[in-house]
Amino acid sequence: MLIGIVGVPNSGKSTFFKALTLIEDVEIASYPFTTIKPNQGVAFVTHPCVCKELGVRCNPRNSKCINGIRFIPVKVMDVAGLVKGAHEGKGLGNQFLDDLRQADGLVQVVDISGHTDSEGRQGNGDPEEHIKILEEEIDYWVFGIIEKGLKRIERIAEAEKVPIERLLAQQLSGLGIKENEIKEAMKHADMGSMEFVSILRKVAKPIIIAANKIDILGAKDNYEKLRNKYKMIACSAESELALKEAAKHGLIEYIPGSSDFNILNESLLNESQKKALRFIKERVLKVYGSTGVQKVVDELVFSILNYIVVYPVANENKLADNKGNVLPDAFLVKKGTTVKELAEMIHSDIKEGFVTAIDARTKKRIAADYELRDGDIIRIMFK
Ligand SMILES: Nc1nc2c(ncn2[C@@H]2O[C@H](COP(=O)(O)OP(=O)(O)O)[C@@H](O)[C@H]2O)c(=O)[nH]1
Ligand SMILES: [Mg+2]
Repeated sequence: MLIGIVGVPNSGKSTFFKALTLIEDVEIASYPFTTIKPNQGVAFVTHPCVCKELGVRCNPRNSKCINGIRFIPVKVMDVAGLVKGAHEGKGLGNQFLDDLRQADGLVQVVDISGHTDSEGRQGNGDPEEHIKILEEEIDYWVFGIIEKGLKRIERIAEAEKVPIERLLAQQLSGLGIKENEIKEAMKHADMGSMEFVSILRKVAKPIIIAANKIDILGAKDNYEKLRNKYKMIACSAESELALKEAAKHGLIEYIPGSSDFNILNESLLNESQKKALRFIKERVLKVYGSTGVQKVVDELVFSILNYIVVYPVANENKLADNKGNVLPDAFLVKKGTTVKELAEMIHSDIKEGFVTAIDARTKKRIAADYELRDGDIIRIMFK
């Protein structure tokens, strides 16, 4: 899974990215990923761990657990180059589109205080305009891809009697758009129209808006105006970064995503640090319940991209791996993933050897085509 962080210059993308990827457990963070590009990093999504519900103590390997919350690593990418006309190659156009292509979902960081214009200059900005710019850039890009092949596709569909949505799905396979999604879009709009493209864009590149700089005076009004129109979460990337850095230096205890922090040693803080922490507590945490940064990625992954968390184990009685680690791995899989598909993800090399699986809660065998549910603990048996 790769999450792209996009936004016009100075919206706070890099701050958001840095806050998300400031992780102390570097080993856990690098464990599942072999290739990390320069503008990429590892962040965590959080989800209730099943250890709490089952009253067991877990020993996570691919993730970590703090107070019954699983922190599961995902890749994020700081995508530079959102400007009007990016699809025509403006600014960092091609790099921008190439980054977008790889992303499963996008966080658009918007300066909701309205002090950043669409080119990143400080002054008067319209946050909604920035949201539309991203939508339009993606639309024009997808439109371009469809337009390029449409004539040929229509010809082949006609001559070979192949459903046109199948051919278009092949054309758009790089965007992860499926045949049935194209068919659905065709019910609502003409193939190749901008409306058709917009429908597909929502499927291919779901966007959540991080209404950033919510700590600035006046930001709340803009947020209230737009919050019901877009999938949007109030956030302060700068506050999250400050809290994580203070925690890293042992000044405070802070769990990302939480509504408060504890000062560990008052005497270690200077006046400006105390003031900054008070500001964050009063103006951000108490008003919005958190800095919003963690909530943005959690919401994107679980509510918008529809991922669930499952726990593969080797021993269904001990809920452990072969070395006795309890609930060692938390896997992010898309809703609808079957046991067989999970088996293939875990052991791509021996997928032929899949035999059966056991639900560790009920100790019953489950079929290969069983659709996994959130929180499932599964023992997969291979030949
Ligand atoms: N007040 C406030 N300022 C922020 C916040 N996030 C970022 N900034 C500031 O906005 C400016 C631009 O941030 P940056 O992350 O470099 O933006 P980018 O160009 O989109 O990568 C910097 O001065 C940041 O300190 C925030 O949540 N609140
Ligand atoms: Mg930047």
